[in-house]
Amino acid sequence: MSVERGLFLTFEGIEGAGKTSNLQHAKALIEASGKTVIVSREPGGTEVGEKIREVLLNPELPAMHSDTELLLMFASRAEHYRHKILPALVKGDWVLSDRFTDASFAYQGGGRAIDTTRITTLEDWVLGKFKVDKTFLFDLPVALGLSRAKARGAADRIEQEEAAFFERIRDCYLDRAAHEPMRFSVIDASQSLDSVQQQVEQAVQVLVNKPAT
Ligand code: Z5A
Repeated sequence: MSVERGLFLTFEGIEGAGKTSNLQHAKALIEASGKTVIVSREPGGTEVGEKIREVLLNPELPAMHSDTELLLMFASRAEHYRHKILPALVKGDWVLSDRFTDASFAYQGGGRAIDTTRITTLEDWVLGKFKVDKTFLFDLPVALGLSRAKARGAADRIEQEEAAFFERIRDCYLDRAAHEPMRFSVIDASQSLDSVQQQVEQAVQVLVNKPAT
């Protein structure tokens, strides 16, 4: 008997948008429906990927060239995809990732102004025809996101960028969501946590109740 492939869901947004809090909420809802859920993150998610993450986010290292930053994101992603995401999906598990390729388009494309065609080339190389099943985009004004992130603790290397950098990232995410409305669920993350969780619940219920294709 063949096993039904699991779904791959990603959680995206600017800093302080509430991805991490809501990913845990989605996990509990999906598990309650009887699925096995693997939670992961990018950069990171594997032993090698977590080492790459340490380099990427270390505020004590000298400034990194934007190409280096992009290539390290995809190096981490290659490990993540081959060694964690794909094997889990094939087993029938669902995988929830705190960030994925949309973050490279938003941060390195929108934020750092790297030509999108270069990012697409890396995406094709590392992921081939693989596609994300559903992306939750937690959208909120940059000032609100940064104030939430600041209240939580010290800024990492990327969080130290100025507000205009995050405005470009937000615009890029919204633009991607507008071009792929079936894949993206845009969540109004400026609301209270309760209200945001309700929006997540509605979108997750649709996925959990969807008949297998
Ligand atoms: N990056 C990249 O540049 N390119 C790539 O390809 C990839 C990543 C994959 C690490 O990401 C960095 O890597 C990130 C992008 C870059 N840039 N930075 N910096 P990360 O996901 O590990 O770290 P993060 O983006 O900084 O996440 P975050 O700041 O932890 O935000 P969050 O996960 O969206 O939020 P949260 O931790 O759930 O919530 C933040 C705080 O707000 C917390 O105290 C919550 O209790 C509070 N919160 C959450 N929701 C609410 C609501 N609704 N009301 C009130 N308070 C709330």
